[in-house]
Amino acid sequence: GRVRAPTHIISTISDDRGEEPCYAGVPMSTIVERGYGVGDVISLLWFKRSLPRYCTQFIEICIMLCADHGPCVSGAHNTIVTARAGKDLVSSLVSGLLTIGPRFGGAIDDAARYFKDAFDRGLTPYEFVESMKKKGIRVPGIGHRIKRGDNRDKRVELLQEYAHSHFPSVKYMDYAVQVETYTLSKANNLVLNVDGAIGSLFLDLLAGSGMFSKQEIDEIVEIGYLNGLFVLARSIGLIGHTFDQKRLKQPLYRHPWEDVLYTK
Ligand code: Q5B
Repeated sequence: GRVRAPTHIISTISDDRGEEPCYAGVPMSTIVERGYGVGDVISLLWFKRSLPRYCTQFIEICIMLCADHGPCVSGAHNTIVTARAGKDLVSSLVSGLLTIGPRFGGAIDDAARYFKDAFDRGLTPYEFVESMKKKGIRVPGIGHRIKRGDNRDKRVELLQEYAHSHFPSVKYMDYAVQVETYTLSKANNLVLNVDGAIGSLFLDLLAGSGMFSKQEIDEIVEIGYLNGLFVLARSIGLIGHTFDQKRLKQPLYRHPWEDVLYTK
């Protein structure tokens, strides 16, 4: 009989061989005819399933709220400096993206991991935060450079309001808020930040939607899908900053001597 030559790549999310491309088995024409949005496309290509509308809308809200946060954050700063050095769009974009990590924007996966572990093990916020302190690990999803207990992050409030009115359960978010209450009692800068809000709320989406098995949730959290939301969202802003600098014909950036402490 015929023997199939071994393949070098296995792919399960999309197929471009037929009359029209398919995302997770859904033809492009269906995506357009049914008025799917980017949240649906992310559901298909990342999670390999169609999610209910309240979930895809939540994904879209995350993307819109994280698209930009001004020119002063690490990512935008790098992108602006790179664009002003005369580099192209892709170089400017990736130089900004490369700053996304545990301190800036890329704490969503770890926030989800640590909040899930602590909640599932029944740790009180006190036990959780103090155990992190003993290990010398900052609580991912907690703390912000400019947001404070008396100057909350509007993005966090908007996400929480959406979840309260659309999610069947917000147990992980409630836990994150209890953690925040404890950390705020220690220092005013230790607010629940946008990474922590998305991380905890995505746990609620995964657990409450009925669309994922426990094993699938564990795998998603372990692999770390959620920083992808920030990377995707912030790319929109970083591309905007690149165009802005080019449009403004900004010259090569050089940091002023006065702002450097030269010391031996
Ligand atoms: N302390 C975010 O720190 C930041 C603590 C903590 C325990 C914590 C810090 C942190 C975890 C990572 C995280 C996402 C580096 C942030 C984002 C997107 C963004 C950005 C934007 C956007 C800020 C002062 C004292 C020290 C620290 C203690 C701080 N955080 N203790 N757990 N989590 N968070 N990142 O202001 O005793 O004096 O030594 O690492 O979730 O990135 O807009 O800017 O959209 O672009 O530099 O919103 O919180 O404070 O380092 O001077 O710390 O607080 O140990 O205590 P700061 P530091 P002590 S959202």
